[in-house]
Amino acid sequence: MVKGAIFDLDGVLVDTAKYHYLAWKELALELGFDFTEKDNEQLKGVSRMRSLELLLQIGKISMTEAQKLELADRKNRRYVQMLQALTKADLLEGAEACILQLRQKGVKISLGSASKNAPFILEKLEIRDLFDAVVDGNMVSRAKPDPEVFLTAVQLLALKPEECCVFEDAQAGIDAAKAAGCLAIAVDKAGILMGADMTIHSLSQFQML
Ligand code: B16
Ligand code: MG
Repeated sequence: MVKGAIFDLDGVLVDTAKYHYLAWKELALELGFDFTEKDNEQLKGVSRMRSLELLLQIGKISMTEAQKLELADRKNRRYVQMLQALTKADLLEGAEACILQLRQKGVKISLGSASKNAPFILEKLEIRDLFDAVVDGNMVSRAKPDPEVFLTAVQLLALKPEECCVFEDAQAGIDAAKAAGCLAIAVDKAGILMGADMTIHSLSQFQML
């Protein structure tokens, strides 16, 4: 019996990936190369600095750490500007109902996101109150596929990893969930994720076992 549910944010509760993509693409164009939606797949679920490293690899550009920090900051300012328009209507299909159903059955809820903007996004979506714990990119030092983000969530919920399920849309997140010892549920419309214990197309398809 599952006692805790940990939700990834981008791609599971809300589609912020499209804004990440637009902001990275703007940066790539400023640097003189194109960045496609296919390239963007590699960035899903990974941290901001790792995303920048991958972007620079695609553009075959090298630079100093200070320059990288400046670029990551510039991309984030643009991304946060785009997030201002976010509202509750941007919640993905079935997201709120799924959390409410789990809560009703006494399951504890945590966020487990790589995003440093997660607290702001939860406020915009008006769902912060549904979470017993929130773990985001500000609280962990090792990015997914490292299990740190999910192990921290498990600890904050005062549960064991095997008592928790993780909803994830990225391969790095599925790998992190398995490494943590949790049940990994892939939210995967395209059917491309590997190694999950269960796959659903969207949260509206999830039924408590
Ligand atoms: P930020 P998740 C991840 O969110 C995104 O999928 C990934 O594309 C992004 O680079 C990462 O957050 C960091 O986001 O720049 O806002 O700190 O899927 O783990 O909820
Ligand atoms: Mg995600």
